[in-house]
Amino acid sequence: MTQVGQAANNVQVANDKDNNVQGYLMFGFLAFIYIFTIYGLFAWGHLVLDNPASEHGKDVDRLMNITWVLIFIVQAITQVLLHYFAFKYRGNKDRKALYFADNDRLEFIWSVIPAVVLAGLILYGLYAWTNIMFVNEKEEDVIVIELYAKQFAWEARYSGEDNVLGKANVRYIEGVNTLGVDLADPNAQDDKVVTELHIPKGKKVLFKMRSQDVLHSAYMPHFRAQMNCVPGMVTQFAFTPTLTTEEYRATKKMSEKVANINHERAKRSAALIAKGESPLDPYTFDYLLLCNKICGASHYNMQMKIVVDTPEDYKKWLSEKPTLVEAVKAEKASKEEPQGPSSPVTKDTSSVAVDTTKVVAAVK
Ligand SMILES: [Cu+2]
Repeated sequence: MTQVGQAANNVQVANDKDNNVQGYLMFGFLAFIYIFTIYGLFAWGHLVLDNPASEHGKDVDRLMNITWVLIFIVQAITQVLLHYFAFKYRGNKDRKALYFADNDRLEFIWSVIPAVVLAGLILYGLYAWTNIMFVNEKEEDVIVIELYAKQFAWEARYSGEDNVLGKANVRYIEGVNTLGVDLADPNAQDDKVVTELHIPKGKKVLFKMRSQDVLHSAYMPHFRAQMNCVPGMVTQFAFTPTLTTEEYRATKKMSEKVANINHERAKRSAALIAKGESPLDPYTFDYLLLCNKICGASHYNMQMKIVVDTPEDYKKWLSEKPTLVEAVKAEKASKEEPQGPSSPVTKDTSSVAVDTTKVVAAVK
């Protein structure tokens, strides 16, 4: 394709002109990656999720930032060297390549430095991970909540007064018992199932995750929490929320972000109204539990709202929710009740039908 419209040049050996072009292109590419990086930092840097809403969140952010800074320094040095030398030693007919077997000192340096830096980073990461993941369920004061994943929705189960989740199995799934809770288990008697997650500020919450069908991943980005939900096993993650939904909405960064989103929405709404369509709703911030494992066609929309309440509001909210046992009883009761206002009409039709047969019989 490069030779279309030109005099055919099928020589396989690069000439000086080719070598110069390639050498300067190397410099051009170096300039491109740096300009794009710097542009990206200024143009999109403010979109990064900051201000973690959980106690361990700042440890995750620190680890992430250290990693970024290291990558940035190493990449800045190595890319400059790589592209500069590719340019400096570009092909030249008069220059002969020097044969160079090895250099122990050089190899030692470029092996030891990355090994030490990486070992430090990994050890620090392991230390942070162990700190975050270690929960002493028996001794620590934690609230146990189950997160149940299925294509394509989340449900949550509160363990109730005893703080122990009742046993569950897919075989028990029936009607409102969508989580398959074993209702005969004493621990299940006070369990409550909800589709909106409320958690109290300042209390450690231990999430136990299950999946009904395929791999899902419970992702709570504002709390810097993520854990896979695996069919056939229970995984867990614990964190302590530090800001209520109201407090997080009021942070400077979030109120700016929301104002910006609503500014964009208003512009789009104006265009929609001009076309005779209904405008967009204004956006309000809410914490979200998202699925972070591509689990099927509606994966993108698999989410549940999380509300961080003050401990008092949380208690009040939870006390108003019925237990699963109550919900199942209510469902049974509604099924056993005689049919509603439609039943007399049905009776009338049948009596008309009976009458017709009588008429037919009389004719015969
Ligand atoms: Cu999913």
